[in-house]
Amino acid sequence: MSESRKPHSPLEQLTDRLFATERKPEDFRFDASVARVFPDMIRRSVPGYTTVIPMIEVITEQYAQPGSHCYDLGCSLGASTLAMRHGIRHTDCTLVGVDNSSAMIERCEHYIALDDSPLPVHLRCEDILDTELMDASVTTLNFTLQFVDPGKRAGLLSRIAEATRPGGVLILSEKIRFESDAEQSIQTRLHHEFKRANGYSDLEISQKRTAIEQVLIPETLEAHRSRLLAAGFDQVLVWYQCFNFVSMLALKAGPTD
Ligand code: GEK
Repeated sequence: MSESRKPHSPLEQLTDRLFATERKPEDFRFDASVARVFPDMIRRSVPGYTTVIPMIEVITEQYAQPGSHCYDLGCSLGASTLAMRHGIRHTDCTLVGVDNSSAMIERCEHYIALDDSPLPVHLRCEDILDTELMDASVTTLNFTLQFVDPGKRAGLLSRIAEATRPGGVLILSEKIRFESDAEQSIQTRLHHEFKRANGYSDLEISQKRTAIEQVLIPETLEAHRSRLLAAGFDQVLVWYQCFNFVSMLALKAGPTD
């Protein structure tokens, strides 16, 4: 594909070679060079990503309520936003996508415009810690909370729980770490094997690991579960796991529960 042409779908691929040659260590940022190759990067780096995205559509279809707000927090190029858009069956829902990377939001606008669903998408380039949340039925944090300052995660989750209607949900996908060192080492090795199987070299894997170490802070499943309950959700379940990547559903009890 010519570099000057923008791809027509978030699933269309420009190959990620960002860490293929030796580079000076610096923290990973969601800048223009990352946004350009992002669909390829996330598909080849996050085990289960290509399963989680279509399931967000299925979950959204089950839980989106008429007249409510649906939020995709950390929407990147809009893969999860588009899944939500296609899952929402109510024309009076308000769908909001938020990301603080202008490079991501600019490309996301392009993909939303190419998509054929008539439901409007309101894109905001801002920090999700500042996003006003109200009257929500489905909120998605698809591999985003892991990038938020750990000290600010509880406050954000409490605001989401407070804004969520009875019967509404939060879809929370995260890279996790394990209590047991033995399990941590097995799951990490399997994740790296997944990346190798997807064509990443040892140099790419180790340079990316160094770049992301201070930026992506994983927590244990138990830490997520207890914080979601403390935030005001009534039930937390894991609906997907592949190695050290999980997706949870945090539910607010409905009027008949
Ligand atoms: C997908 N959900 O394709 N405020 C706003 N955006 C943020 C913040 C913040 N504080 N921190 C990080 N981001 C997407 C994938 S990627 C996951 C999400 C990954 C944004 C950041 O700019 C990036 O676009 C996104 O969260 C995380 O389903 O790269 O592993």
